[in-house]
Amino acid sequence: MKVFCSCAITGGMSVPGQSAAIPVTPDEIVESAVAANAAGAAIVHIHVRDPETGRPSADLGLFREVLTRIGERCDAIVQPTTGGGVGMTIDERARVVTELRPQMATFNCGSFNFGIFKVRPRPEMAPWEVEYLQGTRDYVFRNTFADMARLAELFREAGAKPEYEAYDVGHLYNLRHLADEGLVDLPLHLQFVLGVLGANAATLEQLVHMHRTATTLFGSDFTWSAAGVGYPAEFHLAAAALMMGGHVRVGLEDNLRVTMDRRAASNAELVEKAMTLAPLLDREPVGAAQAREILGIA
Ligand code: KMH
Ligand code: ZN
Repeated sequence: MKVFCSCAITGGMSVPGQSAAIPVTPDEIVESAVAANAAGAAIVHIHVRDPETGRPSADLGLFREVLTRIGERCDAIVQPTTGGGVGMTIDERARVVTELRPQMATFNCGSFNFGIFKVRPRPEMAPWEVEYLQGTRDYVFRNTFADMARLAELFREAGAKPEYEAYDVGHLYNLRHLADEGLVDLPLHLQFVLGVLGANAATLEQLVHMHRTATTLFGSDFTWSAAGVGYPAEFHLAAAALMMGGHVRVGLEDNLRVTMDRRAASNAELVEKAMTLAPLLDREPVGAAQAREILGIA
């Protein structure tokens, strides 16, 4: 059975002082995405950062540059986030879809607390980074039903394939509601993102629970992938997804370690480690062309 890997290149919540490996500038993000694709990632999931400070950004010009340059260099499915930035409207967040017209983008399936304040301050961090991390004690990642309905409409108009990010079981019920309202098209592609403080845990039990709930709600009308946040969750969920017939997401957005005592030097290193497991578990790693077929975006 075929399996593809998605790599979340830089993230929209972390700060650059957490690891020197996190790509910041457009050059770094493009190079890291191209290398991740060469290492076996069919999808590269993209956020952008202020090139001067490394602060997460939602600047459309930066997205345009990064998406264009990755597209010129490799055949990866280039999947921008629609997570946006604090205070942006859903139409503003969707501009990466409506104006840049990617084949695929993320679609977040509910509002929840997104706390990264437990990340320990490091000497490498600028004062704003420490403040930013602490600020997430009071941060809600907003994706209301009105937001999701509007976003679904904009995805349809743009002809982009959503990757539905489900961080908790309730998000799957939100999605069932959107499907019942005729706002989303089946089959779905689900990403179970587990391990965010404020949502579900990155345990085998919860991954099985998410998968079982998705099956109850959507039958066999979905493909899915798992993303474990943190170490060793990233690789534990990759192994479990390989065993359960799912696809795999890794990347510096979700995890900064390659082993318990070694920080990852690159996204490519994380992709290589995860996809080394695939043939051992009788899964056949495939690249972007076959991932497009599996996802129906050929
Ligand atoms: N910006 C984060 C709160 C996505 O990429 O679609 C969530 C996020 C999701 O990173
Ligand atoms: Zn993301």
